Amino acid sequence: EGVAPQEYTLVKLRIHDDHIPEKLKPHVTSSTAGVYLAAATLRPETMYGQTNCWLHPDIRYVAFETRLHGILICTKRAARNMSYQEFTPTYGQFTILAEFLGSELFGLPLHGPLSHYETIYVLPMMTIKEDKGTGVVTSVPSDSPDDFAALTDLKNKANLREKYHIQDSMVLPYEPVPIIELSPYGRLAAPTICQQMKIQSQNDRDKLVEAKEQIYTKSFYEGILMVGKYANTKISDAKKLVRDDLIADGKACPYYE
Ligand code: A2H
Repeated sequence: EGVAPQEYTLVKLRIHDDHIPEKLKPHVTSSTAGVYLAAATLRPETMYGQTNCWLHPDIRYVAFETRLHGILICTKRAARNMSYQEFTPTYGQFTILAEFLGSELFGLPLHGPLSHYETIYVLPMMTIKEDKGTGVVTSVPSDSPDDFAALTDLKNKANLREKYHIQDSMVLPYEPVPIIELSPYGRLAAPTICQQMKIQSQNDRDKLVEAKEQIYTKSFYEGILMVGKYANTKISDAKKLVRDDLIADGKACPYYE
């Protein structure tokens, strides 16, 4: 824990209404404002490039009712934090409607706000930490080396897909989307640096830390968003503009820890 709180943007990935998990169905009524996986991100301006959502197979997630954001799914730790940030009807309290292992949610179809892809799926990532953010990560393989490495693992390893009952159609058609120009890497910075550094999989931890360091700060200061309402805007400006629009549209909210 640092001294200053970390501010995340919590992006609401809506589970398609016809795929609400059985355990939650008794709690969903006509007045429920949707059921969402709550992904914590530092890069709201990259949401155009979402290709999937990551959960850890063995982490426990809870579903709880919020005042303004429907039913959210995240780690219990994050739900507790949210209860102190006015997400729930009673300060400091949250009512667990259902619990899931990440593996129980794999293959669910979602709508990711702003995503180039109409439907994205819940897939496994082994490097998700329980004690950071919400334990739910939205995947942007064009600009996150971790996401690119994990998606490449799933594409290359049929046995990994089989182990978690992931259909080929949930993974193979999904390509990184060119959304940010970052010289000298081009418009697919994460795939480019992963290739340059010969990163083989999501388990190449040291190399991935270095890849992240090389492009993260550089993207903030030198990257140009190429798509959407703020096309041709520097990332340092676009970040807040896209974030504020997502929040104004009810598709995201601030989350601190
Ligand atoms: B970022 P920090 Cl395009 N375990 O979002 C592992 N990683 C997690 C996580 C968890 N529990 N919770 C969040 N994250 C990821 C986008 C993105 C991110 C891009 C580029 C870089 C990047 C799309 N994924 O992060 O340690 C989330 O991925 C590079 C640091 O709390 C979140 O932002 O600072 C970031 O790590 C939060 O990391």
